[in-house]
Amino acid sequence: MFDALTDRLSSVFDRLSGRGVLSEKDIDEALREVRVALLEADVALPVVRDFIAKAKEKAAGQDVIRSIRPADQVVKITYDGLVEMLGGEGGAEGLNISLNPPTVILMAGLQGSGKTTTAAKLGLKLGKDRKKVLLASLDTRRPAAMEQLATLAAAAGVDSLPIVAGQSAPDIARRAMSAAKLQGYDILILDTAGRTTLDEAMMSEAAEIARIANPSETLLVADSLTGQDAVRTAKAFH
Ligand SMILES: Nc1nc2c(ncn2[C@@H]2O[C@H](COP(=O)(O)OP(=O)(O)O)[C@@H](O)[C@H]2O)c(=O)[nH]1
Ligand SMILES: [Mg+2]
Repeated sequence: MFDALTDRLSSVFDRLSGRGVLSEKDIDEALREVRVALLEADVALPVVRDFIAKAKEKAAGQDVIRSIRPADQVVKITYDGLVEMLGGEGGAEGLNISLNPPTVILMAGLQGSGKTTTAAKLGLKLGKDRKKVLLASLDTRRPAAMEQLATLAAAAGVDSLPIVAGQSAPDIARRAMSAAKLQGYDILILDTAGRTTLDEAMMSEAAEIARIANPSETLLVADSLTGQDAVRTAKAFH
């Protein structure tokens, strides 16, 4: 999604910067192309509409046409709008660390979206921040999913919950909780199973795990290529 968007926006802006003075029509045209670029990158229509309306307003307010480098102004307005849309500069929120450890982080998402990999990356990051991290795989479905997490955890230099064959996901969640409490872990990251599409069984299992673990953070992992579908998945997972 972001690669496609980058290419499209670059070509819109390249054409603009080739010109000196921009007319109001030029700017309208450029924003129309930005709109198409966003839609082609699968950004939701209401988001695109809102984005373009704000950009137009700013462009009108800042006397873009009379400014020295109008093309740069249009690029800046678009850039600022994108940053704002994605949560603001430096506005990426930190993790919600619980006051009484362990802080439980639950990974959710569809199969193959990158939950296990992201769990390990988070473990690596938090380990570097001098947190005592325990990773636990509740994925009883995908073959070798638990070994995958254990291998990645070892590479990241953080601990993983010993694998016990035959346990259900809620049982593993309970075992992970008590291990994290007893052994004084700061952070417990629970990696869950996903399916290729949303389904009832997966949702009720995720809900049960959330009830047991009462996570401080539930992180949805989604492939950046999914576009609008990620919103649907996020809503389904609450
Ligand atoms: N290119 C790329 N591949 C990734 C990324 N994260 C995970 N993967 C790969 O995507 C595949 C599925 O990842 P995994 O973490 O097992 O997904 P899970 O099923 O949600 O746990 C694996 O082959 C990962 O190596 C990423 O950020 N970029
Ligand atoms: Mg996995």
